Parts: sequence; C-alpha cells; structure tokens
Amino acid sequence: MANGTYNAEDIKILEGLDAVRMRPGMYIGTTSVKGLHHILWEIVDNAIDEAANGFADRIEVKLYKDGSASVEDNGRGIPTDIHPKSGVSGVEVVFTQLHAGGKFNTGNYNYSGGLHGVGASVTNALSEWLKVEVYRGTVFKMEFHSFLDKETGKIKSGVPVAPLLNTKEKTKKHGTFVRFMPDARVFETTEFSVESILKRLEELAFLNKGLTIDFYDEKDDFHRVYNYEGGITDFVKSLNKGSALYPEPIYGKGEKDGIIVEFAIQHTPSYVDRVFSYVNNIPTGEGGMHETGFRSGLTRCLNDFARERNILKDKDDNFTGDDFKEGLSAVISVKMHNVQFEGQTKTKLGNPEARPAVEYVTVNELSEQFKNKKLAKTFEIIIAKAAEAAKARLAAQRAKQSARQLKSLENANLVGKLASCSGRKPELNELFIVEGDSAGGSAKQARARQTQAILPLRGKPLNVEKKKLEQILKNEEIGTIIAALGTGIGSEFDLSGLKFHKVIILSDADVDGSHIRILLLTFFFRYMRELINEGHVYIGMPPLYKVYKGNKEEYAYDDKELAEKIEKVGKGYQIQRYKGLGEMDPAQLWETTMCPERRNLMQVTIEDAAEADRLITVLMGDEVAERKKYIFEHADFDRVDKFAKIKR
Ligand code: TSJ
Repeated sequence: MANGTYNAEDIKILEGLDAVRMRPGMYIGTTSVKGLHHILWEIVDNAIDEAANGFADRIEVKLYKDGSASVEDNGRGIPTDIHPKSGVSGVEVVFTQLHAGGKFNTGNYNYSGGLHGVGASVTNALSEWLKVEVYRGTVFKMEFHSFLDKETGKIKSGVPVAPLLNTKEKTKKHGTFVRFMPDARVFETTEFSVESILKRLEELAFLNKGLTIDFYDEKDDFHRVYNYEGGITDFVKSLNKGSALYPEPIYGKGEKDGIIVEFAIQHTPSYVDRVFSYVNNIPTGEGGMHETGFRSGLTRCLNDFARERNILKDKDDNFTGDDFKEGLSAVISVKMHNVQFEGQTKTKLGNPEARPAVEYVTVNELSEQFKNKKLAKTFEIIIAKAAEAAKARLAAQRAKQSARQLKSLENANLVGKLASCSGRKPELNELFIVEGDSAGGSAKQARARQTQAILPLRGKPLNVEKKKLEQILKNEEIGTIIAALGTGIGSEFDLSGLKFHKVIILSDADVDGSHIRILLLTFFFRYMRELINEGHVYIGMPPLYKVYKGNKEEYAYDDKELAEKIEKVGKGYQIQRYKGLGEMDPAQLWETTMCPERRNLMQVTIEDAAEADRLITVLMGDEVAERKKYIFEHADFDRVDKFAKIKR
C-alpha cells in the first residue's frame, strides 16, 4: 500500500475525508456544476486570504485539457514544518483534516470561513488526485490519490501517496501551487463553466484592490487578467458603465470593533438602485445588517449635508432612505469574524454587531469626504436627486390622501369640482368627465342626479405636447378622477372599489378635445388597465348637426346621418353645426348626449387605449416633425365613423 508508513492515528484522520466522500452534499451543498465550482473556490479562497493578509499580490487560475484545475499564489507558502499536535507537515494537515484552515489562525490569518469555509481538504476528498507544490527557498511536493479499498470495496480518497517531500531543488519563487482532478464519480459534470469562473474572479479582483488574478484556459488557449487599482471604486464604476455622465464615486474605508468596512457610492441619472454587498468577499444578495447600517448612515449624513447647504430648510422634513435610493449604485464590503448567514438563500448577514459598525464608519467617512472640494459636485447631485425624489413622493402621498378622503361618495363633493350623484349602486352610476367649464355647467344642470356624476375638466387644462406625462398626471383633475373612481391606481388598483360602472369621456370634436381623450385613455391604459378591459370606459358622442324646422328637431351624429335627417325634416329645414359641447344648452346636451335612451356611447377597447398610448408618445416625444404631422392628419380625430362599436 502506498501509504504504508501511516499509523492508526492517520487512518482516523482520513476517516474525515471518507465522510465527505460519502455525503458530498453535506459539505458542498450539491454535486451539480455548482458543487464542482465550490471545490475550486475552496482553493482560490485560501490564496485570496494570503493576498488579503498582504503576503501575496498575484493569483493564477488554470484549467487544463485533462479536466483538472490549478491555483497558484505568490504568498508565503503553506507551512512545511511538522505540525506539533499531529506530527505531520502543515501541508498534510491542510489537505487531510476537515476545517484545517482555522488551525493556522495566528491572528493575522483573518476572516476565512463562511460560504466556502469547509477547507481545502474537502477539495482533496472529492478529487481523483491532488498535487501541491510549495515554494519556500526550495520546492516542496506532495500528492494525494483516491483508490479502491479491496477489503471494503469502497473508494478511499485524499490519501497521501507519501509524506511532504523537500526536493531540495532551489527556487526564487515563493508561494503555493495546487492542482486537482475533480472526481467524475462524485460530480454530475466535471466541466467547469468558464463564464461563471470569470465572473467570480473579476468580482474578487474588484474586492481585493491591487490583486492581479490571471486566468488561463488551456482548452481554448484563452487568457484573461483582472487587476483593479481602484478596487470597489472601479467596481461601482463598472456597474454604471456605458451610460451618461456620472459624478465621481465616493469611497470610504474604516474599522470599528474589529469590523473592517469599505464602501463606494456612485449616483446615476436613473431611478433604480443597485447595491451589492459582501461579507468576507462573499456576496450577500439578501442584504442584512451591514446594508441596513450603511443605508441609515448614508441617509443620516446626506440629510445633515442638505441642511448644512440649506437645501433642506428648518421647516422641511428629512429626506427618506428611499429618496436617496433612486439612482444609487453602491458596493459595500465588510470583513469580520464569526459570520452568521440567514434568509431564504442564506445570503443575508445576520450579525447584529455589523449594523452599528457599518453605520459608524459610513457616517465618519462621508463626513470626511464631504469636506473634500473635489466631491462637492457629487454631493450636490446626490442631494438634488433626493430632493426631486422627495417631491415626487410627497405628490404621490397627497394624491393618495385625497383619494382616501374621497373613499366615500359623501365626501366626493368636498374635493375638486366633482358633482357626485346620490345613488348608491355603482353598477347604475355614471361618471361624466366633461371638457370645459361651460359644458360642465350645462351637464350638471341637465344630469339625472341620482345616477350621473359630473367632473368638468378646465377649458384647456392639459398641454399634452409640452409636458411630461408625470407632470400631467399630477394635474388636479387627474387626482380627482383617481379619487372619485375609488379603485386606486397601478399595482394598488382594485376594481371592487369602483364607484361608477360607466366612465364617460365627453370632449369636443377638435384637436384639443382629441388631446384630452388621448390623454385620459393613456392614463387609464397605464394606470387602470382593468377598467378598460372590463368595459367601463366610454366616449360620449355629441351630435355634429341639428336639423330643424318649426318645432321639428333632429340630430345627426355624422354626415351620412345628416342626409337622412334632412330628408326626414323636409323642405325649409335649417342646419346648426355644433362645434363644441359648450354650444348646447342643458336640455340639448341631455337629449343628445347624456340621456341613456337616446345618446351614442362608444365603448373603449384596449386596442383604442393602446393606440392612444402610442400616440401620446409621439405627441410628447422630441420628434417635432412627427408631432406636427400627427396633429395635421388627426385634426379630425375619432369622429363617429371611426368607431365600430356604438352602444346606447
Ligand atoms: F489550502 C490550499 F491548499 F487550498 C491553498 C493554500 C491553496 C493555495 C493556492 C494557496 C494556499 C495558501 C496558504 N497560500 N498561502 C498560504 N499561507 C499559509 O498557509 C500560511 C503561511 C504562513 C503562515 C505563517 O504563520 O507563517 C501561516 C499560514 C496560514
């Protein structure tokens, strides 16, 4: 037997590796490609630790044609002397004892553990073979193999072929080289994913400022080097690359209660926040205590700065954390002992002590950076952006509040110019949204009070072309519509609260009227789509003509109908052409447009609304020529003949 020099003690040690072999999932989670990578990261992590402690600045990762992988660093080299307790070399301990990594904790061997903390012996246990070379003046070598134990019929793995050998061959190099062959009897696949290895190696290069990580894939002769002198500052820049101009990132680093904290912040013109956090180089996708501490520190500081700069006045409330979140890109990296992971995917930092430590360092560092003249612009931009976010937040709050006040129809009269109806059955109730105060006035006089509510829209309230949709939606009338309907908007939309089962838009047959229709449909399309889908939205159709003689009166809704009505009234007829709703008196408006027995209503389909939404993009976009063309072509938008479905 190859390991004939080994005694009972040693066999006991090797039993640890047998346990790994029997239940790999217990140690590396899975035997899928993820598990395969896991045993590579165990090795890489050891090299990273050496670099993080300041003893190495270069790591090489290599994939070979035979399917094996190697990692080399230029550190001190794994200790080669005999480990007093076990009587074997340090190298042997590292590869044959579970959790061997911690055995060498000398005070400067920091922060190892966590996700990959099971140690290099697990990689050895799950490999067909593993070779190590240590460069410490001379070259040291050792090999481990798996073999079939003929007595038990079981595979023994990670067995030393011989004790650590000092080849006596002189070398100027220093460091550790480890090459291993993942065991195909263990893993579902032994094919490494170069893409995911590169992603993690780059991340490690970002997180370890100045470290050079060299990757080589022998199969494709593919080579890649990562080195970031800016560390996580470069990381945050790379998150934002390819976009417009950003202010300079803010970087801070400090220590509190033995916890090392590093962060980099860069605000972007967008509205999304991208915060990446790490503990001991391990990503914490679910956040946790360090993120919480960072966010509260950031919010506290930036509020102080905003007051100092008089952007927030004494009477103003503080900005909220969310106000500063818009457009925030940040990387937070924390190094600490005894890490506890929580959460669904165990990627949330649970240690409560991390929170005050990170908050302390964040506040301290930001206050320092705030004095830096070079960053004045950066802080200015961040605070201005928060101010904008706060404004939007307050507007939304007000809209919500007025919506709440209007929850009951009794209160509906209190806000805006809504004339509500007295009936309590939503399925019978109708809301008329009427263009213009004068038509609105007529409608209020003419309506059936029990079932018809009227909301006048001011003469020309909405300059659709020049304003951004968001601004238009802040419009008072839109707020009143939201409040009156009782459904809420967007993700909070709830059809069961609907107070009017018919929502009827009444606007003139001209460009302004067309704009109002388009705008309202776009609003419904984007924020209350179900309202349209469920068939609650209508367009009222006032007549275009009145044909009359003596006390004979006939209304025509299009040119074809006009011819018919002329025939009906007979010789001596007169024609009145209606240019707008305002030209009709209350009785006429009732008779032609509001009276359920006689009026024409068009039920709006989702396609109509989608078309409106598309048009508004043209109307509000930057393409002046497109816009003019549209207005010209659609000056007579949506007359009766355009609509297929006409409902009474
Ligand atoms: F563990 C391992 F085999 F996976 C591995 C370890 C793999 C690789 C590629 C590198 C390493 C490694 C270990 N690089 N550097 C070290 N350093 C030590 O183990 C070491 C050296 C000196 C001292 C000391 O106190 O003098 C302590 C330690 C832990």
